[in-house]
Amino acid sequence: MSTSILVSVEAGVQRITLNRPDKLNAFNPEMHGLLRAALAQADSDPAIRCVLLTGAGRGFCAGQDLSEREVKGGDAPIDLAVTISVYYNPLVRRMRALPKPIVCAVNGVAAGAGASIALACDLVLAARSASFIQAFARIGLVPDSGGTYFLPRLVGRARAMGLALLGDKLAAEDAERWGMIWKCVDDDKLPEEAAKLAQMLARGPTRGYGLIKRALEASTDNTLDAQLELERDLQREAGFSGDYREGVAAFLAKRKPEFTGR
Ligand code: LHQ
Repeated sequence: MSTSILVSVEAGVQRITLNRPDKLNAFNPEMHGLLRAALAQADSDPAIRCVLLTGAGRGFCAGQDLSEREVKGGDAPIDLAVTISVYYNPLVRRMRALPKPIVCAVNGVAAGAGASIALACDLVLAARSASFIQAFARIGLVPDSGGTYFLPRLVGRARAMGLALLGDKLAAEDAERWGMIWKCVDDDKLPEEAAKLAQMLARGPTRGYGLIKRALEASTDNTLDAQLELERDLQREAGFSGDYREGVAAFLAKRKPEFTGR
């Protein structure tokens, strides 16, 4: 039976593959439901210590499926806010609040909400032939799924505005150069590099990683004072973890740490 999301777990890594290649993995309600379930599993299952998100076929994700009845419109105007409230906003919130790292392997074009969702991930690798398109303005819409939040913070207002207004294709190499993503790699190396990175993170101090995510998330809007207080609180929590004890013990014994994620 075909399914719009493929999920597997191996060596602490949950691999999620968006799987509607004929539509460049554009989102429909089934895909949203399955992705939401996969992320809930990633959150609750201690055996999962890193998520790896990618796409099947030649695209990563073309955003919302524009042929869906609920968004296509017709004679009567459609309230797109419903789609956003029910599907996209909860997805982005879930990704950013997940206390485990999410690696994104952008294997091809990431357009519209597909680009925003890639940027919502924690470490974004992209194939050299991949690209990012703020496709929204091309159809009269506004970047959503966090696009207007992530873009200016990653690349600055001038570039964010250019991308959002013009809807031009940004090549993966330029996205790396602009600091929008972590790294651009040769197409044939992407699966291997992304898997290596995810496996490494899955062997890391998972609780500490979750706290790092929280700290960086809060830093965007915090004053220095508030951030210093938050760092203190998060460090307290990290300092009570088994992985901190292991990290220090391994350092002093001049051996590699064996983190358990606790
Ligand atoms: C698609 C799609 C697609 C359906 C390619 N839908 N079929 C939130 C809430 C509510 C409403 C609206 O939106 C949102 C958020 C959003 O995401 S808005 C932005 C939606 N996305 C777009 O506007 C991107 C539309 N796609 C494209 O512009 C192109 O497909 C790109 C530039 C991504 C890739 O171009 P090509 O490489 O030339 O591929 P293609 O256009 O030939 O697409 C391949 C197939 O995929 C094709 O089907 P076909 O049967 O002709 O082979 C497309 O119709 C289908 N497809 N995107 N979003």
